[in-house]
Amino acid sequence: MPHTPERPDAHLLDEVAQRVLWLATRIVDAANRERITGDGVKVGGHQASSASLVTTMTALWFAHLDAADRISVKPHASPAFHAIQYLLGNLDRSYLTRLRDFGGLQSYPSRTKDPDHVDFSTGSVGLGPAAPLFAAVARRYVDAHFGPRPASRFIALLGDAELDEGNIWEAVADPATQGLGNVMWVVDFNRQSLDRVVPGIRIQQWRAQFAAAGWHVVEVKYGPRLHAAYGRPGGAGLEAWIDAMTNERYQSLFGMAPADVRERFLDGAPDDVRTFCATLSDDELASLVTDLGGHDVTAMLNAFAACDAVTDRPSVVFAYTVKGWGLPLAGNPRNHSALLSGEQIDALRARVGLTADTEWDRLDPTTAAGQLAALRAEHLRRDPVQTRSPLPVPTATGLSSAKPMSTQEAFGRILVGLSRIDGVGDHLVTTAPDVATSTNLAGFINRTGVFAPEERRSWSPDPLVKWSESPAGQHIELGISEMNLFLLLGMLGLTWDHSDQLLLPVGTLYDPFVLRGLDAYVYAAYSGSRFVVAGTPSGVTLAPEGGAHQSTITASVGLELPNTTLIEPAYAVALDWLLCHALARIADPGQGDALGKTEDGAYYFRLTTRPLDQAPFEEARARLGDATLRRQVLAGAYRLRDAGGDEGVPVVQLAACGAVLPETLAAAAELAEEGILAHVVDITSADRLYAAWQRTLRQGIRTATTPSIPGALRAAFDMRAPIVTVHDASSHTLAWLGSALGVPCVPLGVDAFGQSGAVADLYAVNDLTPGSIVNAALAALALR
Ligand SMILES: Cc1ncc(C[n+]2csc(CCOP(=O)(O)OP(=O)(O)O)c2C)c(N)n1
Ligand SMILES: [Mg+2]
Repeated sequence: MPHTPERPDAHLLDEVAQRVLWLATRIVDAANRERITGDGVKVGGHQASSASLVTTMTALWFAHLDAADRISVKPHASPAFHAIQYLLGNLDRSYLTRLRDFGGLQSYPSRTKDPDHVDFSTGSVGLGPAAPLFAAVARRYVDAHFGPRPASRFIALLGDAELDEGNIWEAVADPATQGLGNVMWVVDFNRQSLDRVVPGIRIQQWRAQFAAAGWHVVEVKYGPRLHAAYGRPGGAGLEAWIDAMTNERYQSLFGMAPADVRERFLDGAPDDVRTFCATLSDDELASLVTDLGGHDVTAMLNAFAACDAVTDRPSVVFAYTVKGWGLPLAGNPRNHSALLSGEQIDALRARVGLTADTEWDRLDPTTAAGQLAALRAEHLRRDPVQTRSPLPVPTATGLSSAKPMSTQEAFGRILVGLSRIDGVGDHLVTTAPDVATSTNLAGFINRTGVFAPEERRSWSPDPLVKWSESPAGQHIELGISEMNLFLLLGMLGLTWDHSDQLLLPVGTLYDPFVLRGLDAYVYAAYSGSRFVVAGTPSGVTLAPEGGAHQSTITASVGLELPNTTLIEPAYAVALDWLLCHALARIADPGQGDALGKTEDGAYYFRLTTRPLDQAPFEEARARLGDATLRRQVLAGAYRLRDAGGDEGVPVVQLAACGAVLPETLAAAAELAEEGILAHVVDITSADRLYAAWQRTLRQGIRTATTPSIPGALRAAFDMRAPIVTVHDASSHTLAWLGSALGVPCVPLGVDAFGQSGAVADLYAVNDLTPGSIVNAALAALALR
């Protein structure tokens, strides 16, 4: 399929653009003026932001895009996006009056909730534009490993104020995003943000920043009339005068009466500009000086073609536009959330030649515009995403260790084990923001190599890590940007949609820095992406490293974040089962769930470098058997130490997660000496337990019945006895267990910033020592 189909006539595209402008405006209007919600909360929507991109979007969908292209649309242009989908026949008419309605069109494009196909969710500004850049990184990887897909262009339409977000520049600067000639960003350069006209003139800075990062920069600044004026005698002075004008002053011309425009425009102007403008009427002058290129379809299509011609680096187009183009609120500094009045809507409807009866119609199929829509709909039609057979991910790699082992070490070994398995190893792709070796990916990298679009010579061979870079490598190394890590993981986890290829993505980073990339993590989860991320090492157990590297609230984040499952095992074999299970879920999203619940999304493993004696796990294994133990480990908890049960002896349940199991076991032994039975439960996934509890609670609430205690909890805590929870994370992550089981609960954890020291020091200061756990158990018993 050719990249540039025969270009439709500009007048025809202008006609279509008017209809897009009308529908986008009216979609927001109907939501606000016609919907009765009765809740007093304004519905909202963005007519001006949509109008600003109407020309660009019409040019793209009606004259430029191919079916294989993938595009991210600025959040506030969602009405224009849905208007276009409707005109192309991809959206039912009933949705046009359902913007921001429950089950209707989402306020901002959503992959998972919109009724028409959205390639990239947007909403949190800055992330939407970065997504297709990283999707192109993922495509480059897929093409190199699984053969070239039909060529796609990865496009982002972004607001100019989105360039204020730091993640934009982290994405642009990362070595992993260099050289992607199939990427084009179109900046809707309307010089307005939400609150104001952006002060000064920022274009030189933006241009230089993109160019310095190796991007191809295109400006579509002036419309055809201004271009013609610049070519006339005296026109050069006019161009210099407009170029030097600040945004605030230029923007102020839009809302003015033509006579006032002359006065404002010429205030302080040199003589040649005055002379030039003297030949124009007030109306001509006002319309001339606000004639911008971003509303010239021909100029925009030429810019897209110029970007296609540059194939060795990403392109950015600065399209100079008018926020509110073609609407009475054009250029008004306060127009971001402004809505047209009923009279203004009536006037617009009449201007585009529609009536109350025809206002929601599609383009008349008997007209040239209607025929263009039909042709483009056919041209853009995509095959549905294929369902494919699951990858043969095993239930375990068979890892075992007689020696003490940390979960971080086990993680590295399991990945090496998986890399050896046919049909699995080749689908694994790892990524890290400059911490691959310190998070134990070295073994995997030694087997698979590092990905680079071209073979790179290694200048300093390392005996420990074989850092050979080539298109065959399966590790994508990033600069130190946790935002980029989660953006890339998010896109690697969506290659089944964007690039017709399922991958098994695994990312690693130091656990505290999950928070540094959290916005992109939330974005990935919101977008429905599936991947594994290991936060390692975590907690104050990273003792000598000190407070800046010790994570405390990440476990809560993992538990609370939707579409993400927090997993924090203590023992190597448990991790083996859990990691294989997670990858199997990613490899077969449709698979029936052994746990009886649907749990799609990311798997967040919170790991540690503390070597733990594996013997207690082997004892539990001998007691429970592999099948039962594995089922309970996957479900979130199992009884690690069974204290037996003597009638009349006080019983306490010590529920611990991760690195603190040795202290918990020691506390149980001390309690036994004091005549108290202490069972020890290893919480492998607080998240799965919590989710199971919530499900039974909600079931009870919705059916007005007494909620039961979920099976996963009952299996691990088979009695009503007080609980102490122990976690190298904030104490509240597990504190809910008391409520869930209806027993007193004393939660121990880390509720202050850490500091340097030995593990024993840090555990002492945070009450995670055996002595503290014993005292907490006594307190829990006293609270009965
Ligand atoms: C991360 C984030 N911060 C703040 C907002 C609120 N917000 C929405 S739009 C906007 C201004 C956007 O300006 P620009 O990108 O220039 O878009 P346009 O002018 O085209 O509306 C802001 C601050 C947001 N959506 N996301
Ligand atoms: Mg703007």
